[in-house]
Amino acid sequence: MHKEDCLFCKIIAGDIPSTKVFEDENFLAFEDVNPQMPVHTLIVPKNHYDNIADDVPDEELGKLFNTVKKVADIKGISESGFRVIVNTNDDACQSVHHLHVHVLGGGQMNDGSPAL
Ligand code: DGP
Repeated sequence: MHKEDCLFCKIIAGDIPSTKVFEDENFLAFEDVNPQMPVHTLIVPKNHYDNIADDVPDEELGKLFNTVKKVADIKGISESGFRVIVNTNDDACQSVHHLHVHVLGGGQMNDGSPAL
């Protein structure tokens, strides 16, 4: 499932370059182009869903969140801690309408930031 004119579908296809962190048959994780923390990695399903409210199968959601742990391990932030953000639609300022998980860490966030 691929959507024309979707930025993240183009990154998954390799048509737009990205800095890859992790990849398997279902997901690609890559560095956010505009990092808000020392670690700021995005995880996207290779299937296109507009967002988390887009009838995503349970199995795919489960695998997606298991991938969060893998990415946190790769980035070395599993022990220190990290934040997971899934912006969804306009009130949350979702700017890329392909489901993605932000994994943020590498620093203390007790000041309330980042609020992506
Ligand atoms: P959101 O606001 O939740 O839709 O976040 C979209 C994120 O995608 C934002 O943090 C910046 C990132 N982003 C946008 N365009 C690109 C790109 O071309 N490459 C990469 N690596 N990240 C991008």
